[in-house]
Amino acid sequence: MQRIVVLAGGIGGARFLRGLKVAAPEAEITVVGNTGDDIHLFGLKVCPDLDTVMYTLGGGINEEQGWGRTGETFAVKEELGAYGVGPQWFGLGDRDFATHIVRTQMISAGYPLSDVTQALCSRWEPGVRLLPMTDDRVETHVLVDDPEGEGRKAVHFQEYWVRMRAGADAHAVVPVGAESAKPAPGVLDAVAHADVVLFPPSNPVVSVGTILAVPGIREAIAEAGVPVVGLSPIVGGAPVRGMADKVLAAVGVETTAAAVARHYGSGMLDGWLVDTADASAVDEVEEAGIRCRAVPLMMTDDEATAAMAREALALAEEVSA
Ligand code: FO1
Repeated sequence: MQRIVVLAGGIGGARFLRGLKVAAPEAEITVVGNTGDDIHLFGLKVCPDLDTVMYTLGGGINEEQGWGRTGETFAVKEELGAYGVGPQWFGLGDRDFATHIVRTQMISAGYPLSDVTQALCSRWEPGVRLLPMTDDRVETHVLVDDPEGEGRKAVHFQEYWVRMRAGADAHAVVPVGAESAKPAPGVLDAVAHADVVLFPPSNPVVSVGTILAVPGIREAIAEAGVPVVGLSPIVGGAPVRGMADKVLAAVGVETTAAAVARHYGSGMLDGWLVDTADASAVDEVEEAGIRCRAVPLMMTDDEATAAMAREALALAEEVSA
């Protein structure tokens, strides 16, 4: 049985995984999920990327938004607002609240996030093994100009992404706590026993980059000696979704499919898929020592996404031949 490890962020990672399950129905898929986007609100621990993967694969996602629950209502948020309790800029729905209550309750009882995630997944049955990158607290912060002062200030990633809509230049992206975090149980073992490692079209800085910032994960992938293939989240010089250009600029990377491949580097990536719109970037990526193919990379539906996953697995086979 083929063992596939995927390093996933939120919406892009989750949708890719849905296609991968169609493309490789027999495979054992382990997802290492980004937890740098996690935020504590109203005394609750919210894990947006883990939840997005869990709801998307488990059939509970709001399809239009790509995050949060289907059939959602916002009575609790409105009631909190009536008490003047915020933040109101983060849309936590009533159904979603239940997930965060269960998670926080279990964590307070002493369970690590990896066990809690497994417990939540026993309801959603996502059909993959979903592991947080770490059980330790890591929070991505973004350094921006302080609009009220001369200097700069760090804001939580969700505040930058959701409240500020990435409207200010990001001077730096810091995964606070990552340097002393340990990979969650099962992560290094899954990588060591993988047949292939995939980087879905997730944000290379705040999603895949944060996972790789947990000491041991990058090294385990490099040492596993298995093909590592990524799919570009940048098509035609712009992010397919989200505001990845803002955080790419913070790490000095151009918003092009080739620049993102070079950012990961040939020490990490063996293969890279770019969209057909970026076919002219193939030579540049190959010159950087990374095998590259141009194929359609728009996740318009499950079949188009499954075709992308098949191309990624075919490229993995090719580089390992
Ligand atoms: N994204 C938004 O643009 N606005 C929101 O109010 C919002 C709330 C939210 C609540 C729970 C959750 O799991 C995700 C949520 N997201 C929201 C998505 C999230 O901010 C980001 O897209 C990811 O963290 C980036 O991967």
